[in-house]
Amino acid sequence: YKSRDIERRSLDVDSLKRSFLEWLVYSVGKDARAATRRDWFHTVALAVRDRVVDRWMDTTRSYYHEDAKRVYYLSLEFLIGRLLTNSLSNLGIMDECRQALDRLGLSMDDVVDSEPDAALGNGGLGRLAACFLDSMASQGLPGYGYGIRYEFGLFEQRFENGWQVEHPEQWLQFGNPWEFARPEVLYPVQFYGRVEEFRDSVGERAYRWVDSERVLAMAYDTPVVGYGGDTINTLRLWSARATSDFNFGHFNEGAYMKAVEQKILSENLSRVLYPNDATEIGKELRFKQEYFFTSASLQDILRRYLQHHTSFDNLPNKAAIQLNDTHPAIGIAELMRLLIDQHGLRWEKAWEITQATFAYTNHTLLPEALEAWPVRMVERILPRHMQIIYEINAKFLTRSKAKAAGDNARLSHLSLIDERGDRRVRMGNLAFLGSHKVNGVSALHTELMKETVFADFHAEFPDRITNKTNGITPRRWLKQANPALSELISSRIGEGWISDLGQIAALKEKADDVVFREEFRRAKRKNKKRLAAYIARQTGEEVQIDSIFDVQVKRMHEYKRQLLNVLHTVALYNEMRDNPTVSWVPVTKIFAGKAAPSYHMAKLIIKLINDVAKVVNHDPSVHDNLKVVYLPNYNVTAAEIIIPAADISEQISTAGMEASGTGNMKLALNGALTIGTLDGANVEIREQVGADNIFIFGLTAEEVNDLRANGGFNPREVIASNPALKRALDMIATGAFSPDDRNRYQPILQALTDGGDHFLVTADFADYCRAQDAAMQLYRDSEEWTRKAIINTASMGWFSSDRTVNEYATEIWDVHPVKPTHDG
Ligand code: DL6
Repeated sequence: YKSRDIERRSLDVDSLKRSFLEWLVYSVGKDARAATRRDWFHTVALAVRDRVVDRWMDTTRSYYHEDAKRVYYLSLEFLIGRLLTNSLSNLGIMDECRQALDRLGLSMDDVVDSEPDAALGNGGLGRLAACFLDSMASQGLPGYGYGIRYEFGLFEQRFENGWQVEHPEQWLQFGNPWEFARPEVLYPVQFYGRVEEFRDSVGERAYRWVDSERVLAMAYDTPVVGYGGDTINTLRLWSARATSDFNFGHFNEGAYMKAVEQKILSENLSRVLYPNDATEIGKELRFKQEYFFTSASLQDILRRYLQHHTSFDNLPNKAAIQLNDTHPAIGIAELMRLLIDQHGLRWEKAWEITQATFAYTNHTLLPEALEAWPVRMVERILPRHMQIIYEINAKFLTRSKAKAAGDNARLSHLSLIDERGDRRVRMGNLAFLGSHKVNGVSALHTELMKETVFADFHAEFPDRITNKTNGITPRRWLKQANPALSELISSRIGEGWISDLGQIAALKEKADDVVFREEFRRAKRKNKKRLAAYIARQTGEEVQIDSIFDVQVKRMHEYKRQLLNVLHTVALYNEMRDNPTVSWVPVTKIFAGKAAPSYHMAKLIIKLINDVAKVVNHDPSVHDNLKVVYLPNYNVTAAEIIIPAADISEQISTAGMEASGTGNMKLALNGALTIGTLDGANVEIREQVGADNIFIFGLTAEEVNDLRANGGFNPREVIASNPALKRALDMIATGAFSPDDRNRYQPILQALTDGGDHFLVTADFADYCRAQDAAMQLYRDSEEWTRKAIINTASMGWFSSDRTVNEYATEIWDVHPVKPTHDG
């Protein structure tokens, strides 16, 4: 057994190869002749997982022995993508694995491509959580992710006749080799019922929640491999299980079907991820999902804490709980309930502990995404929590400065209950009040939080709001996704940048080195070839490698303004047709991104892009100088192919509306030049790269605000004064791209005209075209372009999620790295 034990940990090519053969036979149950690519993926994943387990246990043990303060990142979404390359790369055995597979006559790419993409999130918020997990583990920080193990991740997007059609995404269909089921880690989560008042042992008024329905939360653990493989943290995802009462309670002839039905209903809690990146207001199942995973996570956190402690006084010194948006904000009432009802603490003590333990990150100012649950629903589903929320509110409002000043308007803004219309619980206010720190995700966003949604809270608690500009992990987004560029970088400045991205600044001086520029271009070209092949496979479209790869990849949303990009595309198409003798720089417009299934306008814009693509791509008069492609099913895996190949990064949201953006950072890190508004983290990207190395256009957040405050503007006038815009809109209106249905795009034209153009597409159009022209002119000078691209890559050090997580660790969580002892 000893030797087998050692073999399982060995990282050399021979041991890997032997492990693969052993796993294939004894765990996957196939022989090499019958094994499919998927079998080989499972085999390799299991063998790699072996190399992780001992270190994982060492890490967990070290945290336990040191009774280290842990940070718990509670997130309804973790957009992790594939894990095989990530694990191999972080363990430093990519080459060894490739060679071992080679000796078995297998291609590493085939094996890697057989892994499903774990899409347990919608977009930026979920991917940020995944980058933070990587950064915490890579820096030895005791960090745990807590979320839901959705059976169905984000839907698969396909196009039928250019329309988005959603299909279920079944990532677990063939099993998940990375996870460990923990059937013994099981917590009851209650719903419904009523609250009973009674007198406790010292005669004080107390409450208990009775007659409730129960669902069990069962843990599945996935190891999170830090860079270098020293620290392996845990992502614990909860799966819903019916209680045995459900299964057997009504076990007689008539009730059998009902019992099974009940089981299915309770297990629906972890069935599917809500496919909207703004909140699903009013959806009862969504609210229950939020409570389900939050309650299970808090019970687990308290259980872990109580292994070392007998009183809760020290909880804030041992646990920091970060709320990723308001989705887990009900946790504030839940911790109060657990401390008071289950552990007998007094209110004031419980509140002090709760506030000191929680911190909250806000990710959006969009009003439709600010969660507010109907009081009647909360009362029905979580009666005890509603009571607690009322009490928190009453105590707070009594003491608030606004009350002292007799300012009723401010008091009503501060209230946890929105009293207008049907009464609602404002989850943002609850999260703010129950946390010691509240952060925004870029400098601009944080300032806007102080001025808008949280202005009144900011006046009450001027020290609570803090900024933590987002970041991205350089391991996945440069080292893994872009081997060509990362090898070039390492060959010049060493490998230090992988764990300390600040070091990449050493590349700045290489921008003036003609040989380096040539090599940088070669790497980009290689990535563009890879993307061109992917585009051909996915869409059947052939694109020119030498064209500008102009990329807009993100969720479909009106505020992100894919519409502005497609209007520019139509204008450019017209210019090319009008001026066939000009030697145009060829452009490939690349779009990708999913729309929420119920977001009709976003789906219509997808259809418009596909319709424009159909016309433009088949028009011989543009001589292939313009191509438009919409890549289906954008996910982390697709992003890893698209982003390294981009020349231009489109970050064109209406200023003031994109909280941060992180795609903007990934693209710039991979040497794309940004065309963007002064929105979200674009502002900080400009500071880092310098105004000469980015194309900024459009209204600022302040100008947008002023414009709207002064009654908006007249889009019809703007359109009338801009012939290119007018022509593009007229073409869309008269069916030039939709001859089968000339009225198809009326809703878009209506929104841009009589609708008042809320997202200021027409207002920013002229300046956007100017920025696009400037970019196209610059691209003609390939040396200058490359110089700026290198400066972009070299200036991204600050956008590492290692920096972001470190700021959280020191300024919010007060957690410190722990070095695991590996004595095996
Ligand atoms: O903070 C991560 C990410 C930001 O980069 C995006 O700008 C922002 O839109 C996104 N927010 C959401 C909103 N979800 N909710 N609630 O996904 O967060």
